[in-house]
Amino acid sequence: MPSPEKTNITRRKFLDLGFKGYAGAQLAQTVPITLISACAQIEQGGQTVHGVCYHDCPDSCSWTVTVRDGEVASFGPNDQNPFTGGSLCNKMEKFPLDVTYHPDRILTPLKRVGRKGAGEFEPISWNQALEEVSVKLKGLITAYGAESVLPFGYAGTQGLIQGSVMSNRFFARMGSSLLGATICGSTAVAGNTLVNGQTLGVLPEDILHSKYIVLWGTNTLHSNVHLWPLIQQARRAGARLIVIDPFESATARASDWHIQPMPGTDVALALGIMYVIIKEKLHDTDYIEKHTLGFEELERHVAGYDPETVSQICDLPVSAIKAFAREYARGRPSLIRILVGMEHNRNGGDAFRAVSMLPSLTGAWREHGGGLMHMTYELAGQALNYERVNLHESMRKGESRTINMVELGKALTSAGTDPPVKALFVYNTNPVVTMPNQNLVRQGMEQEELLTVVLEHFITDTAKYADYIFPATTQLEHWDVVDSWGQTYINLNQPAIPARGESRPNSEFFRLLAEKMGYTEAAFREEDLEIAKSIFQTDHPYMEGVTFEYLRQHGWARYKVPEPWLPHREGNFGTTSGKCEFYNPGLAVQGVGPLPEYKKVPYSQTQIENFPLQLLTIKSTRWFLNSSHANVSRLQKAEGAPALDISRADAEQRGIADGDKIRVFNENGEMLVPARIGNRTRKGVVCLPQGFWPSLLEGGSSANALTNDWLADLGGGSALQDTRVEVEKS
Ligand SMILES: Nc1nc2c(c(=O)[nH]1)N[C@H]1C(S)=C(S)[C@@H](COP(=O)(O)OP(=O)(O)OC[C@H]3O[C@@H](n4cnc5c(=O)[nH]c(N)nc54)[C@H](O)[C@@H]3O)O[C@H]1N2
Ligand SMILES: Nc1nc2c(c(=O)[nH]1)N[C@H]1C(S)=C(S)[C@@H](COP(=O)(O)OP(=O)(O)OC[C@H]3O[C@@H](n4cnc5c(=O)[nH]c(N)nc54)[C@H](O)[C@@H]3O)O[C@H]1N2
Ligand code: SF4
Ligand SMILES: [Mo]
Repeated sequence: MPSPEKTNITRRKFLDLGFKGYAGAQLAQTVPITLISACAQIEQGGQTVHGVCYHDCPDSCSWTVTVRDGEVASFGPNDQNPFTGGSLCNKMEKFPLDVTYHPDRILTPLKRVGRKGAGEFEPISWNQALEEVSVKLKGLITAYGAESVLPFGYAGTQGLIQGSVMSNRFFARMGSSLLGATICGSTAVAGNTLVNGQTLGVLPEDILHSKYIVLWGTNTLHSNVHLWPLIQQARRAGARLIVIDPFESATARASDWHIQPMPGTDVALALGIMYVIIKEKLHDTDYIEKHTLGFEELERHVAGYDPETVSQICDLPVSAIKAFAREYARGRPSLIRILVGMEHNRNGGDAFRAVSMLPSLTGAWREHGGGLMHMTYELAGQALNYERVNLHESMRKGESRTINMVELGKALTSAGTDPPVKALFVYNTNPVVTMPNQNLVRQGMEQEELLTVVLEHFITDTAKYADYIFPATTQLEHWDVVDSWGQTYINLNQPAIPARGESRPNSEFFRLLAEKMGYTEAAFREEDLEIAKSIFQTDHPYMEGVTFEYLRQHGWARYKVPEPWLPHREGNFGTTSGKCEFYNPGLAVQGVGPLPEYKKVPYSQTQIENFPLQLLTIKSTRWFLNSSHANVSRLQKAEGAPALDISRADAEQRGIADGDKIRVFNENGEMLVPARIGNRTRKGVVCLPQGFWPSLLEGGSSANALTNDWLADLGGGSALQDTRVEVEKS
């Protein structure tokens, strides 16, 4: 998840070693024999190279590769790292075979020959492809202005260099439209930050000190796997584990108590808990007086959220609301772990806001292991040389409009987009699968006159719409620096093997295209290695003794943060007042209420009448990371086919039996899947897994074919969980 501070820089060289002059027109590659026995454990012998996982995942695991004769001989976790050592996750344990050496990997530039979306391409040389793209681009900029160009890059790699350093320079120099990169974390961060001024709170390791752990809308077992063993350790030492999730996730099943509210009602639940805590005088008056603002307004406000009212909104028993409030206030140290799970709805920002207040109400911050655990990217923002990362900011001349990625379909198809989007550059993301309103996105991308350029490893469902695809290197083939949004380590990724085929790092693509565009600034001549080094030119105490050379030898380092880490024992919140702000009258100018509140979702009458079930589309996949790896047969087999989770009551009402093939549909689209009847969802709610590629499913649609491209209440994020559907036997 890219944070406001996370942006980047770069330049060209090391990868000359990767320019192998790949001549063949075939895409099929053979897997080197040495690999068949590799990919599990680190062997002795060969050269050892340190690296780090690139995925948009809070863990950012350190890995070690041994290399023989320019090929990967073995691959596994860097066991020296105390947080991520031991194992990589199931998704990544065979990464070299599953991605880098996968036979379907794109190894030459490709030019479209069929209709858009058909996936028919022929190889083309880098030089010719860049020449053609630059000529078309110059023509579009002359005719429609630079804002007609939309960069669409996201966190498919979290590396600062391949993520955005050079692409940001390129698009800043051009003066293209800006992308509102809001699909993940924006709403969550906005909510917490309004209250606490920051997202950094309790550090993951300190969960060991917690005695009452609440995982609020996060599926730790799948999405944050290296935090789970610490939670288990805390439980062995007596901690109680509560999961609040409308879906019975793997994590919910493994908890001591699963509280299952209606989706999008967490703000009411949190306010109801406050009601009980205040009424029963379980709040910490001393902490509140010293370190918070607006308690009286909050107290008045929560009077409207008594347990009976909240019980109606959340569809939870009054007794559960009261019991949870008492347990939470008394169980000390108490920790609430939030990530992003509850953000994708119209009440999402206010839910994060309300939940983020709870530790200040009870004074949980006073204790080691007590408080709120959320993101950690602020550590990197402070510790690293972000002036270098953000060099592009000085390169942009004038203002440019921002297009919100959540509204990609609308931006491409609406007559009101002025200037119209005429060129789309997609890198590190697969929007046809991952953005809401899939059919509108596809309709936009089908337009013949739109120039679409995609940088990728595979011909994804998005790349199928490209005019030109450029082959990108994988994490085993390029330099990068990866900070983390979920833990306390910084990693350097070194290339282990030469770039395969004609693949090149994203940074190199942008350097080469800059040259063709006539952009002569020195910023476009900086090499990846130089950029990596520059990011570590810092004298911040968190980085004491951690230099580029140190990381080259070891791969990872933990930020040298003060111990014990008790960020808000004495207040010290990141707000302008320095206090936890329960009440904020200044927000009215932004159209935001001074206190968080539950609002009914304004569904249309048709949506209410014709589509009675609320649809959750969640990243419940254990073997994919968003849409990444959903094309790899080993991982497909392990994951199994998608199914719609439905309650027995809703299924019986529609004459649906377990395993029946059904059609899930609404105004946006439809999806064909078998039904899975059980207790995973509550009555009135159905659930589909997100991440499957539509082209690989019967019917050619996946979960986002159904989702609305509505915006959440804060941070410009997506309200894609505010979607209603009907289901029937197909
Ligand atoms: N295996 C695997 N791991 C992943 C990913 C993946 O796709 N697969 N994706 C990665 C990414 S990009 C991210 S951002 C993280 C996300 O990790 P998490 O923050 O854990 O978020 P999600 O997996 O989106 O959702 C977590 C849970 O939130 C629940 N939820 C949905 N709506 C609500 C609500 O209104 N209220 C509450 N209380 N809960 C709700 C869902 O049912 C789900 O079980 O995971 C990362 N890790
Ligand atoms: N319905 C629904 N939709 C969702 C969500 C949900 O919960 N429900 N979750 C949302 C969330 S939290 C997120 S973060 C987004 C994620 O959505 P995306 O950002 O689209 O993530 P991925 O689907 O994994 O796609 C990342 C792509 O980057 C490519 N890639 C990786 N490394 C490199 C590289 O070095 N160079 C290049 N050029 N490409 C690279 C991979 O091959 C992959 O195709 O999805 C969102 N969409
Ligand atoms: S996907 Fe996450 S858990 Fe798996 S190896 Fe990468 S960073 Fe670690
Ligand atoms: Mo995400």
